[in-house]
Amino acid sequence: MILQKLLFVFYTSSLFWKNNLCADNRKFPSDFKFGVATASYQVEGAWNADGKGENIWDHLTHSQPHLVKDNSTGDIACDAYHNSKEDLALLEDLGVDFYHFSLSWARILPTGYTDGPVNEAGVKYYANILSELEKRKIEAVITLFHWDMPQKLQDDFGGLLNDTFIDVFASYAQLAFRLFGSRVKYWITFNEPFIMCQHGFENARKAPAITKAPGIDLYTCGHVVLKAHAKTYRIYDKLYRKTQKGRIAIALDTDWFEPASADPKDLEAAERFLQFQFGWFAHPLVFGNYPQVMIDRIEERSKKEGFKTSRLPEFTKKEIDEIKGTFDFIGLNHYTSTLAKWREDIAIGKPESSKDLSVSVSKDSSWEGSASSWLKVVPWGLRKIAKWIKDTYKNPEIMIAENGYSDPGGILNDSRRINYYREYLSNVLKAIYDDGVNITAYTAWSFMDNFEWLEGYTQKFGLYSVNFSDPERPRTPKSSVNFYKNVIRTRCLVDRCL
Ligand code: PNW
Repeated sequence: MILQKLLFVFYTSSLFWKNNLCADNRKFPSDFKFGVATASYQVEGAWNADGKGENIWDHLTHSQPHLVKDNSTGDIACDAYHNSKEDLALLEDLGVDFYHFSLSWARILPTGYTDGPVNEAGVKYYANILSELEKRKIEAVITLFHWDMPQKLQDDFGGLLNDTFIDVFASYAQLAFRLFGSRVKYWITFNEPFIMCQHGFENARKAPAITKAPGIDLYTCGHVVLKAHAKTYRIYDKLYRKTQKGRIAIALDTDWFEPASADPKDLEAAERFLQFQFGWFAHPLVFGNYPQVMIDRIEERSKKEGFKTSRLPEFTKKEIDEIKGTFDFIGLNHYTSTLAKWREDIAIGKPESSKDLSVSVSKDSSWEGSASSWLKVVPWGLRKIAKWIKDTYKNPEIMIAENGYSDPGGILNDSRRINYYREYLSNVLKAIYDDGVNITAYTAWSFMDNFEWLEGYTQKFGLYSVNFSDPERPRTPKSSVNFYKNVIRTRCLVDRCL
């Protein structure tokens, strides 16, 4: 009897051990893919080499250098433009399944327009990377637009605020499909439209840093992006999918919003933030239109402010049909979580998007920090956001297109970064196996230290460190390279998996 009891206790505790404490010893699915990411302006440098045109980041860092924390620019950055041979060798050594990078639009089309000149040197640069990746059996995940708009498009018609952008972007995308599509299986149209529109047109934290019409321009930007994305998706679908056999999507950024308390009002606040950030773009792609809570709240405030119509533009019936369903998977860029607390509606006054949302946000003081004030280490938030996306958007395939950790640099033994990756990847396993979320790929941001937008070179996300004071820009592996290499090779987070 005693023996039986003991055996039972032993058996149940081993089950507990297996299912909970040791859940990390499960292997990633055999077809799960691992990669690393960069973005053109952040790594390429060679800002005016070989016929490249000026883009809005060249323009911003040159004309308003004080906006960048260390007054730096991406003029040289990691000089990836001149170092592709070495970088390809590093990618091969890492053993990644794919390399996620973006095209510099103005390097291919200096004016931005397809009826302007095509810069052969730029085309050659990317074509070479693609054929070298192919030789090494590394797949390419290409983002068409990671924020570096050709300056001429900004000057000619206001870039993302004008419907003219839609056709101009679609023509550029079509050129990219024609030039590179036979060797690209994953296309991402836009990187993080939420950050791009909010930071570009509401709070001046990204180029073009125009803040003329808060509460208005950011929604126009989002509207234009969604239409340009849909048009591009439809073109790919109709003309290229059959022969090129690739897949196409958009990369959306979001925090997980954790209710600040069990109060139902805080639950509502957290859900509302998710809808205003992720839903702003995901809802139209999956269901055809903006989330109802955005439509209702922005319309109500706009009317009270004296606008005839909502500051959130409306889609026509035709546009809804065109946008709905334009994704083959969802790219998720996720770094951190935020606490959301109910906030009473703010008095009517000047429009502002944060007033439309009206949620108080904060970070839990127990969460470990990083070099970026917004980035706290909250690994379980990734599992929660993945499950929320599954439940809210009909279980789409999810590619984690960016996830990573920043430090101030100069740390080769980057144990905090290793810890971040291990804990976030552990939650990817839980999302896949315990919650049934269809996550098929994971991307570490970033392959190497680079130009972190208005933070300049003060926040480093790289697996490889780059010496920015050496003209050769040598790369040195941090300890996290070894960690990630092992994960990729073994498909496992611990010494041995089941
Ligand atoms: C992403 N936030 O941006 C971008 O895609 C990358 O270019 C960038 O280097 C990386 O994340 C690290 O910042 C974000 O404030 C910028 O929550 C800011 C936030 C999130 C993502």
